[in-house]
Amino acid sequence: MKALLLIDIQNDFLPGGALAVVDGDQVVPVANRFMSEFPLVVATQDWHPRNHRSFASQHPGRQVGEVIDWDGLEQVLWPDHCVQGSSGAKFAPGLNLDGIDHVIQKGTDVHIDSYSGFFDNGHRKSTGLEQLLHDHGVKEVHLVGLATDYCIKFTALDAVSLGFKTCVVLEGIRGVELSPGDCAKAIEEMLAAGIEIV
Ligand code: VGL
Ligand code: ZN
Repeated sequence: MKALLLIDIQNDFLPGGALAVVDGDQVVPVANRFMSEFPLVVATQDWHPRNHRSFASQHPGRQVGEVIDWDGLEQVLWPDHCVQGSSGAKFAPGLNLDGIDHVIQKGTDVHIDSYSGFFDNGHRKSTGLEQLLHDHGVKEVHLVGLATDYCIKFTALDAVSLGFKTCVVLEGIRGVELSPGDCAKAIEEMLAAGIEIV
């Protein structure tokens, strides 16, 4: 059994959004096209409280893009994005919501970020995605969405280490690319971990 994982295809990651990914909107038609080929479609949704500590606005004197030490973890400071209930947190217009079977929200704890759809960045708490996939007998996951160098990478790395056959669909992902080469590096890391890039 295989599942399609739609990662954070939300307004704030599209052109014009708070944390815009270049050409982020181009993953939408790819996601829609793939949905019908998978018996299970799960979408993750970045879903932050408005005072989430990943927001630079919560750290006076710090800038967006700065990296800080946060309880022993490196944390990039982001613009306010995907605030619970905001329009930026909504799924992209044009995404076929009827094709989504389950939504997994992440980043809901003010004290820790969660790039992966499976666990927070400290691997302390599970989002329930692993259990959901096991409950449906899923052995293989295919990923489409945003962003290549953050949520796609960390979700795919967790998936493969949890024992799922993991494929990332290159035409259906786009990255933040905070530093030039971040996306290429992310692809290298995923390949090295045994993830298929298709
Ligand atoms: C993401 C940065 C912050 C992502 C989410 O979806 O890749 N990136 N929050
Ligand atoms: Zn976020």
